Amino acid sequence: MKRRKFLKNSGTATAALVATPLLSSCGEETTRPQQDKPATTDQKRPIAICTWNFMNATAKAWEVLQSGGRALDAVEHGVMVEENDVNNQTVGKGGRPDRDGNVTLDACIMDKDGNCGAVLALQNIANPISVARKVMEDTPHVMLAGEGAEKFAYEKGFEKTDLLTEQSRKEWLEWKKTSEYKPIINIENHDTIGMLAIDKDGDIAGACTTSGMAYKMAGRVGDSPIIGAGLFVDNEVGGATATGVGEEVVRTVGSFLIVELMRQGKSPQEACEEGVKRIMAKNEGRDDFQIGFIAINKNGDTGGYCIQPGFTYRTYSEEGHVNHPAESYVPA
Ligand code: SD4
Repeated sequence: MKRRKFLKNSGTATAALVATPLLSSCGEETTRPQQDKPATTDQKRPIAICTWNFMNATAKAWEVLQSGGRALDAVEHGVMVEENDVNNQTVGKGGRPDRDGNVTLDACIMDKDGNCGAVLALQNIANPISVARKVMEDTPHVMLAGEGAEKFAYEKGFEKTDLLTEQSRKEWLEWKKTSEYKPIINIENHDTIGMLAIDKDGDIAGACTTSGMAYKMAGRVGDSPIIGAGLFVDNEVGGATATGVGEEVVRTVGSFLIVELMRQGKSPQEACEEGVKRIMAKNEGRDDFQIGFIAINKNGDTGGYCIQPGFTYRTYSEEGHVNHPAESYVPA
């Protein structure tokens, strides 16, 4: 009964004349001719969705999904693209350091069975999401932090890597001149990748990985590796993930909240909007920070919402490879 109610409320794909962007072989968005699509209640799958306009990450996830791979592999390999991109200064190698000059990484992963793994404040390892997966699969624990996580990574064969690039080091030295901790909305500190996917079997998984807020205090951990806050997946219902000022997401256990709202019948879009509103209710008179949520339900419907204009999210499915500007609490 619950399932029927959920499907009813989740909205169906409507028949529409749409121009749908596609990814060409060279990675550029193209537009396919307009066509009629019949209304359907079928699940949209496979599908991948991620925070921000990380088209190479969704393209990688799609490659895994399209070849029949599992959602869990799709999200792991998808977010690794950003971990490996040194130009993304909020994820993996190239990430901005804490105020002592150390790059410390946070990541978590969750599968269809509610299994999960996370690493917190991990140093010297380029792919924290893969270490998080090993925590999930090869240990009796959910979270490993700091030196313990690093030691575990070496035991599992991960290589020691210097994560601080020259660019991030230069910016940190510049920052030290004033040492002001005031993240610039949408620019500084906001490129964390959270990804959700549904595979051909209809199973959902999620991953989230970040270097956290630039110039954070040593030892600070945000929402991204915290199951329920930065990421949550329930294979019966859907998944959600977050980007932005992690402290605020933790205060409302944002991703868990959004999944529970979808369980109660809200669409992914409505649930993300309510998630942001709960945060704003706890911050009366303040909107000078950014949070972006994305969500997917079991049907493959997606949504996203943020506080400040400027947040976008990407989807990749049979319907195309699309960048969606999210609506915002603060009007554009
Ligand atoms: C954190 N949520 O550590 C992360 C930062 C972030 O895009 O999302 N940046 O709080």
